[in-house]
Amino acid sequence: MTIQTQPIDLYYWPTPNGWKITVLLEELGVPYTVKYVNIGRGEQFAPEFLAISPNNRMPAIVDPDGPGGEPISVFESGAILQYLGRKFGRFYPGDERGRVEVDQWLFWQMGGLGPMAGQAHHFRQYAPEQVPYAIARYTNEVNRLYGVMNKRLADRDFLAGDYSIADMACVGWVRPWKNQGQDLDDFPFLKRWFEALMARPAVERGMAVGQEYRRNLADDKEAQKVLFGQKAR
Ligand SMILES: N[C@@H](CCC(=O)N[C@@H](CS)C(=O)NCC(=O)O)C(=O)O
Repeated sequence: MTIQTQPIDLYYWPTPNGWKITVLLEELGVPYTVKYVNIGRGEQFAPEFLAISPNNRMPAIVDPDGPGGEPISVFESGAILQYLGRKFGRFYPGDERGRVEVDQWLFWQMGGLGPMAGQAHHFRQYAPEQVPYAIARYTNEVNRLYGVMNKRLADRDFLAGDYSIADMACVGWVRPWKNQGQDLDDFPFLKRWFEALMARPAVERGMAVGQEYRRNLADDKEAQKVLFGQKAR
């Protein structure tokens, strides 16, 4: 069993991508220090942060006790989940078959559910103009993805084997289902899974981290200016 003596630094803001990591760290019971990156105020562009996360996105971590006892930084939430899952040997199977199963659902979230739900949030709530085509396109796509999860969960409790980093990656993106124009009652197996996960104390603790900073982006013009319309610098 790996013992973490020094806390892991977590660069974080309370959003579905950030929650993935607080939830996993809470499930692992590993010590961590939250370094808030106020993405609505442009803190993701600080040179010290970009040195760790060149894509100006949180979450990112610095583990002072990385491979070989040297510090390591990791950006991209999926890569962080895999790193921590491997390091602590939990929520990410050690056998190839089990790991591939988790990887499929993790990448499905990273390439599908997260980006599509993010665009649904954008066009349904934040875009300065109503673009019916974009609203329909992303609302329908999230609906399709919810259908895929619902079918998958019809005969199992978790997306890939036992409770894993794949479930942790998805749950925070299902939490704002209303803002994505969905109705969980249309997806009974997904709803059962969602409620079971949300009832886990570690999920509750993970999603509570920094909740005092959560604001509705729709009412925060300054944050919209920082976050929308970014170009290469
Ligand atoms: N693929 C990235 C996406 C992370 C991401 O989009 N983070 C957003 C908040 S949820 C962010 O940091 N945005 C800052 C910005 O857009 O400048 C991951 O999963 O880590």
